[in-house]
Amino acid sequence: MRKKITLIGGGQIGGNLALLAAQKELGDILIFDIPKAEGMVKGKALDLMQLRPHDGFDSDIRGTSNWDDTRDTDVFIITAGIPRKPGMNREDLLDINLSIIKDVANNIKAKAPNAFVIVISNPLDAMVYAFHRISGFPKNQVVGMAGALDSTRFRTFIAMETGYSVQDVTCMVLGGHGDTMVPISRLATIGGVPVTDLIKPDRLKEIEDRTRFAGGEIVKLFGNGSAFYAPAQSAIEMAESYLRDKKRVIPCASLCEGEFDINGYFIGVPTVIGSNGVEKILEFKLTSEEKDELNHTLDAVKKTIAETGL
Ligand code: A3D
Repeated sequence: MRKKITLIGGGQIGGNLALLAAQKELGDILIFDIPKAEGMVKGKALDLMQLRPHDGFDSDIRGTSNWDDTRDTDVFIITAGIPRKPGMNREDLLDINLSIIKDVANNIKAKAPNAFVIVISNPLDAMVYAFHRISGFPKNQVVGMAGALDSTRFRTFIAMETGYSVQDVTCMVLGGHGDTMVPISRLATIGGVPVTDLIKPDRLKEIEDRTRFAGGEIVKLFGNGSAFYAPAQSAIEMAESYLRDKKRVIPCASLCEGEFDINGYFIGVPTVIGSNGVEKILEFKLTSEEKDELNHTLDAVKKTIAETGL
């Protein structure tokens, strides 16, 4: 039997998630949205079904606004909520998106309590925390997508700077999904060669800063809404690692219980994703400067979480 992937929110990211999940044949796909948007998700689903003869994938794709249809879901990817407009921080979305996440968490808990859940809605670290608190799901079943995207943004800018293949650029961004995120330049490599030997320190700092504000750069260009292609692909990599037990190591917002001296918070850390969901957080020794930066980003995450009242 095919796996079932349910996308909660069928907007910009949701539509692209459906396309990518179908093209990879990860399973059958259900796009869920509020009743007002039911026609939109049914239309997207039908459009995608009609793409199947070209690509030759057999995934079944449907749209719905009925929570009963989400029963037996294996993986949920949540984008329900509103995106940023120019001039907004991710934290400005807190009130509206928190009430949406509460509703979504209660419904998922009732309909598919064993599912693996990937949260994308912003402010990410607070939304994944809220989902976990409200659903009561075990920590291995809940994860936030942010570091996967922030790291690919960092990789992209390093590849653009050097002109070398993005495929050979490896790097990670840890911490919260906001302006305080922590790109770990010390461990970035191109084909195994340290990036710190290839790019001058001042220029590398500028690239780190561009990574921190990469989401805002796109929001400003769009004038309305936020990035969706790369966020969708980032979440699909995580879903695929779970569904195919690939045990990929991806920076994700995972619940830390002592790792990196962080306790009780979801924050971006290197995470192994396999058929048991979040299987392990890979700890490594940080420099004192990196530790300070991680504490700084943790403070920002704690502040937003405090505002949820959870
Ligand atoms: P958008 O295109 O507006 O889609 C959101 C969808 O959610 C809409 O179709 C809404 O109708 C739907 N929705 C609203 N309330 C509910 C509900 N209660 N149940 C189900 N669906 C609902 O936004 P988008 O797809 O561009 O972005 C979605 C979210 O992802 C936003 O909060 C963004 O800020 C966030 N985002 C996160 C990242 C990360 O890296 C973490 C990157 C980009 C965007």
